[in-house]
Amino acid sequence: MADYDLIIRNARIVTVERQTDGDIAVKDGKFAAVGEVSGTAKREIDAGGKFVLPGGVDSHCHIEQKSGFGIMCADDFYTGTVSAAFGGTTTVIPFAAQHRGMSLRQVVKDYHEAATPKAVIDYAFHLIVTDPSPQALGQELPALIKDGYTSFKIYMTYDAMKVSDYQMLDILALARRDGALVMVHAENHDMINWLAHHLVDQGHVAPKFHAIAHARIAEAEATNRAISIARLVDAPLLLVHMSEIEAIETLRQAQKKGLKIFGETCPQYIALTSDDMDKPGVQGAMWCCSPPPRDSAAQEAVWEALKDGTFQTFSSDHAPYQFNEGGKIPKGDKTTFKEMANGVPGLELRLPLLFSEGVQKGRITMQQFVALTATNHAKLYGLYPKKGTIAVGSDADFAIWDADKQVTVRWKEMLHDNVGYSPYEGREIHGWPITVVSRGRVVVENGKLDAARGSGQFLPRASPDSAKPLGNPAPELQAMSRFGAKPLF
Ligand code: DUC
Ligand code: ZN
Ligand code: ZN
Repeated sequence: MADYDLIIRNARIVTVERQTDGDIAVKDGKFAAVGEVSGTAKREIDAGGKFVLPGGVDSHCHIEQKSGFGIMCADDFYTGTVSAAFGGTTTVIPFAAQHRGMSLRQVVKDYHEAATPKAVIDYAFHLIVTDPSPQALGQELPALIKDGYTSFKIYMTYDAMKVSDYQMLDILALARRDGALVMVHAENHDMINWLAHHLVDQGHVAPKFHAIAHARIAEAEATNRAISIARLVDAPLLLVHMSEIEAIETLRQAQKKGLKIFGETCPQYIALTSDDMDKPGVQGAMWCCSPPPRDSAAQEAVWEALKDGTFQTFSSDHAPYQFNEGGKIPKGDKTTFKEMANGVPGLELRLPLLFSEGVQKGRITMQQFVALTATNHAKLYGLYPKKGTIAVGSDADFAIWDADKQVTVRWKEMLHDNVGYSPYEGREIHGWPITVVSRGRVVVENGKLDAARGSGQFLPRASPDSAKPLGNPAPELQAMSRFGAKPLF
């Protein structure tokens, strides 16, 4: 009888703590030994000195989700998770998205029904809260947090999604009390709408005007406001998909003050610019996401924040829409930038792009790569140490990386999402995950998938440390009881 199910020999194992040369043994889906491994296994793989990294955790991706405009994502839980696996990601945290009037309980049930028969890797859900009704705040959210949905995203823009500052306070106060982390899409709604109205009025409707309407100051202002709102009630907050110099600096300064404000960025903000949207007709819609990619100075600021730890996570914000009337361009070539579906695919290329542009070009270290793509996501969202590391007792989720492999992005030949194009078509990528293992199962090897539909497991999440308040609400809140008012918390 073999001692283990799987042994990886001659691995260069990287975690956030260290880099070591050795072996890895897996039993019953978990790491059973890391370092010197003696004994036998049902299967051995010689990594030949290649890097073995924790499987990626993608804590921001949209799968089988209907957008605020009512447009369905191109990827379902099968194509989305297959695509993630091929890119070295072994855990995804997509969204169970409430639209106004919906019961959050029902929303969560619907997303489980969609994911259970299809996902090939493990998954959890964040909630998107658009309708913080008395029922949602009083009953559903507290109960759902207890059931393992310990993070929610809220929007400060989009007519169909946005919550008011008042509603943000309600949601943040609840999250603080019950131990959930709030993620925020921070853009000033009225600035965007005002600019868009005038652009459209003058006939400037091409995709490139999306980047004008979503002005940098709209992100900077909303970032500052979101942080102030969180400060009032002493609630931690995570700013998603950050793209912009002033907003990043505001985040950095908040962290320097000791506030529990976290930040995320995405591949499109290191690899694309607004010029990519400047294409004939409506073609530029293929590069359109919100916030929009900016310019090379903003890219540099994003790199700096990845390097100095201002950003904790590098997520895909995979928001997949085909380039047709059911997706990106609902009105065909008559679609204005206001009507385009917002978002770009990125589940599969997230890790390779950061490896190639970051590690290979000497901008970040291997340790930072692991933190930004896996460990920090697991820590922030209550999945650590089950996910996000290589350690005895953790789920055996990892990828063997060929750091020398050169790949030219060709959607048709190599990507597994259902989008039909890649915004990174033709890019040279240096370094690729060649073997991917999820809970001890070799799910990707030699360019082939070996994972059954529905073999991914749902991950209920504990309340994370990231959601614990500092215990320092605004002085006026603290003073309430002195004036005879009932303390709010
Ligand atoms: N926000 C996201 O998080 N994803 C896609 C589009 C958007 O506005
Ligand atoms: Zn968003
Ligand atoms: Zn998103």
